[in-house]
Amino acid sequence: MLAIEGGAANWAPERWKRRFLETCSNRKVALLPHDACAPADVRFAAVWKPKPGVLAAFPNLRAIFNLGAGVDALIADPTLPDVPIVRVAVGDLTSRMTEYVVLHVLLHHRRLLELMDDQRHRRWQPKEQWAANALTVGIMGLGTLGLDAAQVLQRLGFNIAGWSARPKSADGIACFSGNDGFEPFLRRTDILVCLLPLTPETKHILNRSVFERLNRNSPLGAPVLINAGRGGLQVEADILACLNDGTLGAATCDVFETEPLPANNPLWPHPKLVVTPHNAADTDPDAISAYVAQQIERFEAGKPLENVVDLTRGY
Ligand code: NDP
Ligand code: OXD
Repeated sequence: MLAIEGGAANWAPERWKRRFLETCSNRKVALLPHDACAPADVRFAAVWKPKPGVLAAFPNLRAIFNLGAGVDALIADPTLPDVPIVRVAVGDLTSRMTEYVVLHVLLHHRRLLELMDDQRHRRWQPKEQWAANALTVGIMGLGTLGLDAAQVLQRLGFNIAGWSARPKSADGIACFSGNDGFEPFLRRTDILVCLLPLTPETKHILNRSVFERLNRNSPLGAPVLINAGRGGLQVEADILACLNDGTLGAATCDVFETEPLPANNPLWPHPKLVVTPHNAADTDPDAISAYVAQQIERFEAGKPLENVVDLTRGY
């Protein structure tokens, strides 16, 4: 049996159940907490931010499928059973994130915030525009999502730098890694895109000291931040202060320390900040249920599961 459970704001339980019934047609599917299910029958669980303790109730669980790329919420459950955890790494989610990153890089590069303000005030004021190759986009996290966004931005003409935990190489991308690579990576970056997972090492990594080390000698005038990783990666008070004092020229945030972002949070109305409600890259039930079904088939055929989370690294 496959048990499914989710708790996120835009979780559409019935749609997920319908899709899992289609893709895992030879298997019973139970949508928790509504459907009756004998805990001992559950071999697989597909979950998104499940309630802590829920998975510990299944004594015969063989694998957990996290219905998203980020596993920080899931692995924070101290009662999690000791079985492999598979995260999402599929083209559908990757393309959605790449669209988001490209959209916001271009928005800042083409000065859309200023142009929209001009439109609101009926001002016809052409802005100086520069070529994409006048800017370096620095991507923190050169994994499944970061690498794809990097390659598409590269095709648009931007210079690309990437930063990862372990050394990497990718055609035409200046790759940096670890603590030693962080400084040279920041120094050359004009638009900082964060696609890191949230782990003890990366918590609050987006802070004033990092923003101050970004390049200030580009046509943008001041560096730009785009964070679509997790809210816990950023220090929001620093983002606000740095936008106000010009350390950052502008920013886009899809994720926040508290979600939903409280109505009285001063980030909401900030004219230099684009706020989106953690939906840079939604997980699509059609694409993801097919991926989970394929992984279960691999497992049942004795093949290794793919994209298994390394719990020592936390992603
Ligand atoms: P991956 O695991 O494929 O990539 C993570 C990357 O981060 C890797 O390159 C890894 O380095 C790097 N990294 C991790 N820790 C460190 C560190 N301490 N220092 C430097 N680099 C580090 O993840 P994905 O690309 O699939 O997803 C990234 C994140 O995006 C998710 O964890 C999630 O939080 C977020 N996300 C947000 C969504 C949204 O809608 N806003 C949607 C989907 C995901 P290395 O390659 O060396 O291991
Ligand atoms: C994810 C997310 O990790 O939606 O997939 O944030």
